[in-house]
This record gives sequence, C-alpha cells and structure tokens, in this order.
Amino acid sequence: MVRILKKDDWFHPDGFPIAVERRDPQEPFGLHAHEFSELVIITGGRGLHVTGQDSWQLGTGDVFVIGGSRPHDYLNMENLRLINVLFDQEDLSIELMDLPSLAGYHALFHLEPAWRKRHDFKSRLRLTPTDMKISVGLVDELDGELNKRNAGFGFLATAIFMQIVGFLSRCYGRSRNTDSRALLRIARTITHLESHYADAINLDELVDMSQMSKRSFLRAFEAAMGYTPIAYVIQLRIARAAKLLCQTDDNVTNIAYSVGFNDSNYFSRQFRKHFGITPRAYRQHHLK
Ligand code: RM4
Ligand code: NI
Repeated sequence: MVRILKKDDWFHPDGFPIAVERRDPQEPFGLHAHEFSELVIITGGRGLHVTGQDSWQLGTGDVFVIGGSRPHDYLNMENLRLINVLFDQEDLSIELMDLPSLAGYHALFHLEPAWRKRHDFKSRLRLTPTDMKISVGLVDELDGELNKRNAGFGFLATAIFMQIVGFLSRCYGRSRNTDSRALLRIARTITHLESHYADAINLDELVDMSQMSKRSFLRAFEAAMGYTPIAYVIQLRIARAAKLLCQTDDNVTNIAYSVGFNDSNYFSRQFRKHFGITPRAYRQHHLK
C-alpha cells in the first residue's frame, strides 16, 4: 500500500491550497502519493527520484511536477536539497488566462511527467543558475506571505504562485536540449489546438508541427494528454461552450457552432456525456 499524504495534514488549517516545504536535506521519506500536486525544485546535491518502477538521477536545477496520484520517493541521497511547492489545482481555481499559449507550460505540467520514460528524463527542465536564483527568490516571497498570513495573503500568495508557474513555463520554453525541444514540439500542437479549437482540425498539420511520424505523434499525444487530439479538441470546445452558456444568453445552437461543432445534436450528446446534463439544464443550474 502506498501512503497517501492528505491535504488536511499538509495545508494550513484555514484550508489555503498552497504550501512550501523545504528539504535541506531531503531525509528518507518512503514511497508515497498525495491528494495534491507538487512542484519540485532541486536546489543542491544528488539523488535518485523514484516513480513506480522507474528512477531518475537528479541534480541541481532540476524542476519537475508530480501529479497527485503518482507514487514517488527519493533514494541514494547525497545531501539532496529541494523545495516542494504543494498545491491543489482544483481548490485554487486559478484563471489560466493566456498561460496555455505557452508551449513550455504544457511541456512542464502535462507532457514531461507522462512522457519521462521515453526520454529517460532528459526532457526535464534544468534551470540555469540565473533562472534558479529568480525561481528561489519567488518561492521565498511566496513562503513569506504564507508564513505571515496577513490579511490579503491568499490573493498575494496566489499571484506569486502564478508568477512561479509562468516563469518556469517560460524557462522550459527556452530549453535547448534535444529531448526538451521534441517535447516542446508536441506542446506546440497543444497550444495550436487551444487557440484553434473552433476551426476544423487538421491532423496532418499537427503531425507536421510535431516533426514526428503520425503513429508516434498520436501515441505520444495520447500518452501525455490522456486523449486523442480529436477528443482533446472536443473537450476544449465543450469547456468553452459551458462558459458561454453561463456568461451569455446566446442559444444552444449558436453556441455549438461558435465553438466549432457543426451539428448541435452531436454537441448536446457530447456535452451530456461530459457533464451528465444537457446544455440547457447546465445553463439553468448556473443561473441560480
Ligand atoms: C517529503 C518529500 C515528499 C513530499 C513531502 C511534502 O519530504 O519531499 O516528496 O511530498 O515532503
Ligand atoms: Ni511527494
């Protein structure tokens, strides 16, 4: 049985869903998973990062994200030092704004964790000393807000957290190594879909962008995102439609068309499959 770290034990009793845990050094901890996610910055030393059956050599400057359900541990530590930024994405409900337009964001948060095996972890983010300094500075600021907990800390801590996520996403985007570049190419197909979800999807265009064979691309995409590109676009369209249903009084058919469906019955079926209720019921529910 893998030990599961509980939100209640790791976040402040007020329930604010970001916490900073410094490990200087990381002590033996044991295999575990979390009810939350963890952004890890290796600040010094060496060690093995174990996820399931696999293990990866860590060094200073490595940054990676551990989704909650992924069991992990550290072994063979030689003065391994790290900073964990614990966060619960759902409880945070941050507006991502144009973050998904950064390929580095998808690469760091979605693709690398799922795809590490193929790249033997060579596609991870490794910060330059300058970027490391900036990142640690931001974490220090975040930590300060969280410790003082003065009125307004929730807003400020969230803002600093967003800065960290945005900054690291940009850092990934600047990565030069071959494996990271390969991951960024797939990430770019995702950013393309994010901004063109309402258009007809051209699979060949995506394959071209990835510079991979069609077969490898499809496999890689699905492994990383949990959906085929087509299914992913449908998710984007439905999410956008859900927003429009709440925020506008445009009719269902128009909304379906405006997000890229060309058949409103098909839209309603897909919507229902996703949310368990019809678009109309969804709107009713959110009007209350
Ligand atoms: C541990 C180790 C784990 C982390 C907890 C919060 O020392 O770094 O990975 O989840 O702290
Ligand atoms: Ni952990």
